[in-house]
Amino acid sequence: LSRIIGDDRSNEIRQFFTYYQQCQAGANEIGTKLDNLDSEFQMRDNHNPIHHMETRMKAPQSLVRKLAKKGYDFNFNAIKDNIFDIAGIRVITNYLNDIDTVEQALTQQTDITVIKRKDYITNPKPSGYRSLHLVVSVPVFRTDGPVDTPVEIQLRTVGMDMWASLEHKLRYKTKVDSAKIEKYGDQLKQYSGELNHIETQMQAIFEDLQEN
Ligand code: 0O2
Repeated sequence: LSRIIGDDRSNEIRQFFTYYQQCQAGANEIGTKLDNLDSEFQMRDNHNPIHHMETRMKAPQSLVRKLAKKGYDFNFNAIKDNIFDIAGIRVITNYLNDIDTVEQALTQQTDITVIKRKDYITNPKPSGYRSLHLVVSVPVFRTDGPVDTPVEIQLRTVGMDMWASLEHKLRYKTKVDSAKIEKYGDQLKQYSGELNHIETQMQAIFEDLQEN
């Protein structure tokens, strides 16, 4: 990290890595809560809302880049006050309504506080990107007591996830020429709507079958 930020503020860097580890512990707490909820739904409804989960810690390099984009140099307070996705969990659900089910079940827990909520399903991004983004705060019990810790949760269906992976490839692959980016970008935007339509219909079939 001292190489990335170009100086040697060892105390601040140590403080940052202690916080980084705390964020990782926060992601572990949320991951366990989600696993437990998924098992309970399996027992109760014979249905697992969660298809799978992916946890990632933001690389220090992309954290410094994000901080700079927001107008800050590397410093611990700027990180604590502005960067809430050091720990990220992506929850991939089977069906559309599972997103709501998982959100409700998690955020009603008394030790969870929702700090931020961005609903790109009701209001997709101009690219066609759809997902529900939450930042929640969860207590992490350290040796000297509990500390509230932010964790970003991205909730999306299998279809939304497939779409986002392909669109990410289109946007971040440096060797794709601009004509292709425009053509495939337009197609992907259209497919985002079509996927939403298909997922809504599949949800209805699923619900009908669950009732029998
Ligand atoms: P990584 O490595 O995936 O984390 P904020 O965090 O609220 O200060 P930001 O970063 O603009 O502001 O948040 P936003 O746009 O709500 O969510 C950012 C993340 O959402 C991105 O992470 C992507 O994972 C995803 N995302 C947002 N828009 C798109 C999109 O159009 N296409 C795809 N494929 N993914 C998108 P990062 O920052 O890229 O990094």
